[in-house]
Amino acid sequence: MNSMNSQNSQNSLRSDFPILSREVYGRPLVYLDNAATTQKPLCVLDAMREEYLNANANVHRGVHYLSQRATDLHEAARERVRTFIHARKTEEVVFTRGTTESINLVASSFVEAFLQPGDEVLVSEMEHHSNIVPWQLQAQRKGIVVKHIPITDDGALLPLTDYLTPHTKLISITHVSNVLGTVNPIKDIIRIAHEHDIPVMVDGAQGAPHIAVDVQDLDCDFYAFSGHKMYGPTGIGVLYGKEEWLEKMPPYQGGGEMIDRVTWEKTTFERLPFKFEAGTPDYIATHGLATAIDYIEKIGLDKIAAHEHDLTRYCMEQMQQIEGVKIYGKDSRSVVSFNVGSIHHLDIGTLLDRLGIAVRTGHHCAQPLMNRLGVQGTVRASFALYNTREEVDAFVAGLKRVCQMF
Ligand code: C6P
Repeated sequence: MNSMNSQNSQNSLRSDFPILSREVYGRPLVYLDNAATTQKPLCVLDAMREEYLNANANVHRGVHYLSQRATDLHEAARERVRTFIHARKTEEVVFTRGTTESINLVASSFVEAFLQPGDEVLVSEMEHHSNIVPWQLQAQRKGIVVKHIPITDDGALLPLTDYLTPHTKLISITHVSNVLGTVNPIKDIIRIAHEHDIPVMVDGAQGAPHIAVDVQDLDCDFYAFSGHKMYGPTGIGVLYGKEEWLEKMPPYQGGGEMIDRVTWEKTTFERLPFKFEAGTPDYIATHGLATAIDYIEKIGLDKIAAHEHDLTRYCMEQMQQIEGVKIYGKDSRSVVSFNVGSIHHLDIGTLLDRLGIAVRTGHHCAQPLMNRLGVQGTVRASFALYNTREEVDAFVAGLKRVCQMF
């Protein structure tokens, strides 16, 4: 039993998140939609408010005190992200709006720099739309081909080597499935891919909040994640990229911040990472993200992951009492996706909501995966550091009640 399970430490953690003590429809909120977005601790909200109150000015522009202060906080946040993911250099940490923008950046710039019509990008059947559609857009624009690695009925990837061809030029794969909870063996995938000289991009939207990431140890070429899924603010995300790739890739967007010199004849670009950060960055959010990382590391990502895994297992066990329940995915550590008999997932989600229980329903932005599973959608409960076994009990009791209505 890890220390997060003790009643006192759990209560004190929960008090960091005031929203958790609110009621909805006159019932205590049970928030189990953390894979969509997590709640924010007071320290993150306070840090952002404090910056707006006392240090707000545009970054990298002014010679004045406030601009310097905001710039220092913003660049300190980049350094904080660097140490969090163990990148070699801050130049390799690009701030974006989120995982989606990070993947679009690579899809646009990497394809432009390195791929030819007919070259293949390999994704998997369990991808979120964010790691499918950007590549499809490039397929339409540049004539590349998007292929996918199928999955087993249990939600595991089939062997990568069966799907590599002489035309595979990039693999882009999720670290953790947002539906099945599958943790993909990305280190092995990267090793095998590199043996074939193929670079690998990792969609870490559901990885970074739950698994300690060391981009140098993984040896990934790109790693993308979102702040809002790890107790940070919305609107901020990260693209890690190896310097040697980023150096050779063209800018993604043009504007202020990313230029070195502009004339009517020719524009030259800023050094990394600024070349990829056109326009005023969300410097308040980067400070919020750095504060969220401090918060996570103070508790310990390993402890958080063990706690979420415990809740996931407990939840799956308790759900076995419910007739007709079908859980998708075998080795999940933080999400439980399911259906019950022929009850529509939306009905389950809507009725649970009336009991104060927040879950996600639908296709979870993974329609090809839904097709593979042979369903229109699922109900998904997903856990974070502040959830408790009592909340799992409330969820299972609520689910039983809902099922009795049908
Ligand atoms: N998944 C979910 O409820 P953004 O929206 O850019 O922060 O993250 C996109 C994204 C990319 N990859 C994976 C694996 C994801 O899970 C997500 C976001 C949320 O599952 C919202 S659809």
